[in-house]
Amino acid sequence: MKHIFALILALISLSCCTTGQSSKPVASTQSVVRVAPDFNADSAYVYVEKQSLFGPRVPNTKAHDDCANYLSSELKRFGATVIEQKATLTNFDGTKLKACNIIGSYNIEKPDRILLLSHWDSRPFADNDPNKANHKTPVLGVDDGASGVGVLLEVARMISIKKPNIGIDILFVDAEDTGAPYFFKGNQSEDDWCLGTQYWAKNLHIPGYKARFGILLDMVGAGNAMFYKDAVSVEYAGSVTDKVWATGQTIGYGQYFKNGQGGYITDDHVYVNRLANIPCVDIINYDPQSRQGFPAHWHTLDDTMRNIAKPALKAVGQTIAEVVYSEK
Ligand code: AHN
Ligand code: ZN
Repeated sequence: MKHIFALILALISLSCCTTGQSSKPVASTQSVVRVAPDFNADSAYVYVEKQSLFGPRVPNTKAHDDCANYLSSELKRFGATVIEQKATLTNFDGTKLKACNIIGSYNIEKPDRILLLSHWDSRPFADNDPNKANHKTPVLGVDDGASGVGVLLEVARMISIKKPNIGIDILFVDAEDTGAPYFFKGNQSEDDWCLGTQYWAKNLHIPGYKARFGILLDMVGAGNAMFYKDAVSVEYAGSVTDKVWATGQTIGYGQYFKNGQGGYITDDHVYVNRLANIPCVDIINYDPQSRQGFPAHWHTLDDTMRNIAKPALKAVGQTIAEVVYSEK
């Protein structure tokens, strides 16, 4: 049974005539047929805020462990089958990080699945902050971390009310933002980032786990967010990228989902594509035309609730939901 939402946008312009001529109101009507239920951005916003209240979710801290418990219990509250994948990972400087990937699964009997993921940790260094004195202070990671997780928690709540046709796995990966800061004197590597996803891809939570495709959300909460098709998504998951972007544009979010090609972005999707062999796209606020690419609050102490805008959460969440509920 399909739940069809017909959204009628009627723009009626009434002009007041100074010439004394009477003119009829002009109405332009555009209708969009949606398959998914309504994504509630107020609810998603609360999940983002909840995470922010723990403080920086840096591995080996209490805030980090408390937030892991929160995410796990929320997924359970929304009826998911939850696995906590704990691991000790090696950081760029050789120190050990106690990390936890959290997986919430729906329709576990179905072999046809979609993977939705977001990192939930926050960066230990605000190494892009305008004030150099802050470069060793952890970021709150509200856009960079909590925003994607908040959207996916709301998708989980939607699924608890209405099951899609296929299986869904929501994966909250840890230790993404662990890359060496510029002031680290030792060797640096792309593989210093995304430690949680690398571990998951090499130690799948279910042996032989497969999904039709994956969608990664990263920094999706800013009001002026723009999502370009990054080079990794296009290379490994071109048709999925086109499908997600076309869906976003069709349901009215073309202001966020841009057709241009973005840069090559090191992010969790790289390892989902290369190590797990699951085609995976990255929805990330990155503008290849801007000077630094990432938004101004990226890896600064300004990555707080003040940048989070409900319309952006709505655009991403409704698009993901539409993709999920459209899948046969
Ligand atoms: C780098 O910063 C190298 N890549 C982007 C991955 C990232 C960091 N996403 C959020 N924070
Ligand atoms: Zn980051």
